[in-house]
Amino acid sequence: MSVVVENSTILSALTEKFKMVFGGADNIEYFFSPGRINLIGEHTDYNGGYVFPASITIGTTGLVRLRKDDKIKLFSENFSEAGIIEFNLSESNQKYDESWSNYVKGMITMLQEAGYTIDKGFELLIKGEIPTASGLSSSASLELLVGVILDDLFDLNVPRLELVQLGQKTENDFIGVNSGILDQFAIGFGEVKKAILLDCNTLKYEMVPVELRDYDIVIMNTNKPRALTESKYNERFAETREALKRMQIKLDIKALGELSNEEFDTNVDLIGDETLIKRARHAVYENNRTKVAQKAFVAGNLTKFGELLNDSHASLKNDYEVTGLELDTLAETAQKQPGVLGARMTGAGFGGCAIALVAHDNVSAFEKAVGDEYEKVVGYPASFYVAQIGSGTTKLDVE
Ligand code: GAF
Repeated sequence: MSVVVENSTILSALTEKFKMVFGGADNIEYFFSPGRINLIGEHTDYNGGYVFPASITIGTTGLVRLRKDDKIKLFSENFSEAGIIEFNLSESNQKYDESWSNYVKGMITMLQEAGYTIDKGFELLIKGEIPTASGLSSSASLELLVGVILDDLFDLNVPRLELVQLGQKTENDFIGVNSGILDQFAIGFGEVKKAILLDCNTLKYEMVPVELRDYDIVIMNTNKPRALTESKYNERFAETREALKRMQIKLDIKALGELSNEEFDTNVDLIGDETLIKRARHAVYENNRTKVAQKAFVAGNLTKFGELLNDSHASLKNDYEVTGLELDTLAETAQKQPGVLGARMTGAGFGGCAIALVAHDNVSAFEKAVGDEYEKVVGYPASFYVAQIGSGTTKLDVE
């Protein structure tokens, strides 16, 4: 799969940079990997439930050239102060502090462990437009970017689903976050103007046209400096696993995502701990809410869809406790604005972004009102972007 693009100003500037950093402009290949929003279905993926994400046109661009030796040289426009990061192919399994190069090393290692042959080095320059810690999945964007690049450079022919799974494995086994498959799947399988309804239990999925009529999806970034997202995320993972284990004493289920709300309520006493009950209730209710929301979306009932977005946020706030002042201020202020059908946090939470479904004509006033209130309450500004649903990770055919 490749997308034909004009050699835009951005790509020309990146080509110049590549020449400066690595020398020469021959044999450069171009790739793009998006970020994602999740419309609804939060913290359901690792609980065997449904998610409903879409890839966005904001993402990570990569320029790459194969080398004849086994040196890997990396440069990020976003961390240019780090200069060129250089290592030998054989050192790819060694993690280095918090460096972004770990995502590259992780993908190389996971592909090699899966039996694919990567036997030469390369030069890679990347530029990410996804704000870091924004919850729009800059890390999965990079994982899939590297996966698709390696697939192309070394003619690996890795099935897309396997690349997605190796991206998740990089996150789980190399980086150390127990994340589910939502982000990598949305980014690997995204299509222009389509959302994906994915059953994380079976990996069956359906592409759903995004037809918002007079509405826009506005992304609202808290700009909260990096919170302890990874450790809190792993804590929620452990809590829902424990709740599941307790329910399995009586129920024959493999995941919380198999339960209806009624089945959960009837058997809730099996869990026997108030915090664990809240966590599991979110996972179960959010999963069932996602199925209803997708049906409303397909039926064009955006009003109902919006109400479910609001319910989702409330559950993430009260039961899953992953929102906090910044996300609550954005989502709850957004919900009260004229022309808004619904709003909720998106992604892991604790900071990052929220989304709102806003009537096109109200977007400017909306951004002003929510932005002012946010700054008053939180003390620094939020940022706003209107989401465009774009393609999944792809090679660019630059003309
Ligand atoms: C993060 C994770 F990476 C996803 O797998 C998902 O669990 C999400 O948080 C919450 O829905 O983005």
